[in-house]
Amino acid sequence: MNPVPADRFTFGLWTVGWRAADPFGDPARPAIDPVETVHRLAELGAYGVTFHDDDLVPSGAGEPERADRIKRFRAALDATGLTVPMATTNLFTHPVFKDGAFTASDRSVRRFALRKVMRNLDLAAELGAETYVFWGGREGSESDAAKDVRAALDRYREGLDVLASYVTDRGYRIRFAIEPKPNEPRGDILLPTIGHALAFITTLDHAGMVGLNPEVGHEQMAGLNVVHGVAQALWHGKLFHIDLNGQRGAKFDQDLVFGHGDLLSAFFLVDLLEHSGYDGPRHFDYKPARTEDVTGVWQSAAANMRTYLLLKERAAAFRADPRVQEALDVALSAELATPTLGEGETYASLFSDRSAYEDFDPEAAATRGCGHVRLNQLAIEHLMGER
Ligand SMILES: [Mn+2]
Repeated sequence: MNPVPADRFTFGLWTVGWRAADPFGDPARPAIDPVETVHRLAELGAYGVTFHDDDLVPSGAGEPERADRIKRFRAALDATGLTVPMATTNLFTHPVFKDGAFTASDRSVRRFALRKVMRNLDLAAELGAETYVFWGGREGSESDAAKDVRAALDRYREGLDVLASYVTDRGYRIRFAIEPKPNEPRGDILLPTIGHALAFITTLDHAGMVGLNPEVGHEQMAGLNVVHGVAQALWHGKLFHIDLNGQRGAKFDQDLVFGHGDLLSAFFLVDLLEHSGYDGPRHFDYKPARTEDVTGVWQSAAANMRTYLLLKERAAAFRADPRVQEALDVALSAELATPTLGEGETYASLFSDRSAYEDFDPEAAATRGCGHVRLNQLAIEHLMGER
């Protein structure tokens, strides 16, 4: 059960590198050099590493320092074979972004934000990233009087249109992935859920190159079923990337290890990813708990991958179990794939089909049990290693 690069596990520099400062407490751990992170992740069997521009080069660093840091990072990648499948921009830490980046009311902040993204897009392309994530943590408000949401969405769209043109004109092989989140750090964030983002994408000039990077905990913070959300993103052909982690209910963003929140949901999410043909990275966007020392940081990184692999093994066993197949038959699982109208049938022929209505017995049909609880119990038993 040791992870290998073919499993496509990736981690953000900011995850293991989190110094465990929270709104109430100072940093509890030393900074980790990105070069060390690359080596440690490679040793643990990861496939890649991802970064915000400021994770790699502190904001405000001069050009020589920037060049040196990138050079050292590249050397570590070359030495270990670790890839950089995704990159993103920090548009939230510096107070200049306190009222947003692409949707800041101050136009000069919006122009600065676009330039900051363009600069890191060049580096992302250079490092071979295929996905560029947009998490608009500061795009929102605390007061409904503060911002005309329709104007803010106009500016959000404008920003992504400009950046998509930039990528296209430069010939970069990069797709954009929007990461929804309902709140935190803003009181309310724009594009709060997978569904909001999917609708927004349809309005973009380059809609085909923009998809989603859903995060497990973000959907769960909104009280939503992340498995359903990810399935809908897949259905739209928009699951470009995914952030795996753990969350226990609608509260602050916990960023727990994958599976350390809602384990049954994690089981069904792995089952979905493994059976859907999704071939992108399995990216862990979590934070090692503040209680952990440096040893605990790397143990928690390994725990994400181990949990995924265990769930993958158990999901396969679940699917292969004849009792599960029988329960799926009882649940008429396959019948859902059959269109409601027959081949060439129209509403007119449905209207003239007496068996569909006049002779149909809803009382009898209503007595039929679905067996969903038994199916769920089989999943739980597989998850617990009972079968
Ligand atoms: Mn994330």
